[in-house]
Amino acid sequence: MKILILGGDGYLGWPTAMSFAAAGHDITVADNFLRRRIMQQTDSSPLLIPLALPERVELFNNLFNTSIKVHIGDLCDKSFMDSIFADGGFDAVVHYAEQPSAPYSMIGFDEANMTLQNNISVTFNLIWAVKQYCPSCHIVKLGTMGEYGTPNIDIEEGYITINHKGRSEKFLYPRQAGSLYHTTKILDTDLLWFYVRMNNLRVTDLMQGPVYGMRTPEISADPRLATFFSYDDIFGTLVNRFIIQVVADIPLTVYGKGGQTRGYLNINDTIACVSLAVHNPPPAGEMCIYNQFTETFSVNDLALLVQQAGKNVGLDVHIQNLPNPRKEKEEHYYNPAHSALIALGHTPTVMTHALLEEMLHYALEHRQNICSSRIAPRVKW
Ligand code: USQ
Repeated sequence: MKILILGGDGYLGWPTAMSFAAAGHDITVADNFLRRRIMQQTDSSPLLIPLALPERVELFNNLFNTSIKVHIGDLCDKSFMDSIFADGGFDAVVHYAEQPSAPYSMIGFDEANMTLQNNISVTFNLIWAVKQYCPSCHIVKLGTMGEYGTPNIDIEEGYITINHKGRSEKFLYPRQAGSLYHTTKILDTDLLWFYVRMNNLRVTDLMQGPVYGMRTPEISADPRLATFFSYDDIFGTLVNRFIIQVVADIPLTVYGKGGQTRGYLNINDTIACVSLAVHNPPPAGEMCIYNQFTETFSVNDLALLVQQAGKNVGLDVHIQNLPNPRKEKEEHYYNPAHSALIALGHTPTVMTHALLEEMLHYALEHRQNICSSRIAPRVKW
């Protein structure tokens, strides 16, 4: 298949691009290095700074005998988006090109405004490019479980049927996010849903939970192909942060009571689910929504799991409850459905002690790069 990956320099975009290319697909990636710029502005360097995208692509193409193509530019600029589509003929486009940090989006007006403008503009320009240049192209959009928030009822996969005064209708499941970043994803969903109805686009919206991990088969083949592994308060997701905290001998940073529950998944499950989505496009005029996570855990559950994994490799791990810098429920009901991707054939990767220990060994190998001052939360809302 001919597949375009927007945000191909990112934590997930780059491993996805490599995986599709290694499987024989014709891959094009686009990026403007927004994440690298924000990391510099906020002193949020990852454990290893990945090679520049053109160098990584050249290295990968040589090692795997592939021909990934690269476009560098700002997808908020419609003429840049159009120039990629003018080459034409994409079967699918995977859209990761967004400012992905909830804390960053809550720093102040400029950061919120940039997140809003960037995320909505890229989605909007993508929709119009598909409409104008290849209306049958399948848009696979990375959404987030955080769009739903933590309601006191079961979370369905995207839609809910409401019976009201004797009549019935199917709607998008209610959304109520906990950060401006997550709210931009709701706006994306609404835009896509509108144009699916008006213009018969075909869209899959993947409602993804927090991702952990840093190794994929291609990265294991050559460490120079590494992706971002962030552990700071802006870009680091919970499990990745905990792993580094163990190695840096910093007590695990549980925010508030630690009952906050989310659906987590391994980086290899992201790639597998995106691949399943790409290979199973909906008919024109339909938007499939899948809840993309493997297991639900509270922050306290994860702290205990990581503590045990630390003990298993001979490290003493302490847990600390910090005042919660976020406005979120710390004890709540959480029961999201997640059967659609399994029904498509997904075999999930479970978070075992062995898997966490492998992550700890990776972090230990690079412990000299850890900067402890990047761990405490700096953004409060
Ligand atoms: N948390 C802690 N301690 C920490 C860091 C986080 O207790 O040191 C808590 C947070 O308060 C939250 C939970 O852990 O309750 C998850 O936080 P996170 O930073 O791992 O995830 P989040 O900010 O929600 O965002 C991440 C990605 C985002 C993606 C989202 C999926 O950065 O791009 O959309 O996970 S989800 O959370 O399901 O919306």
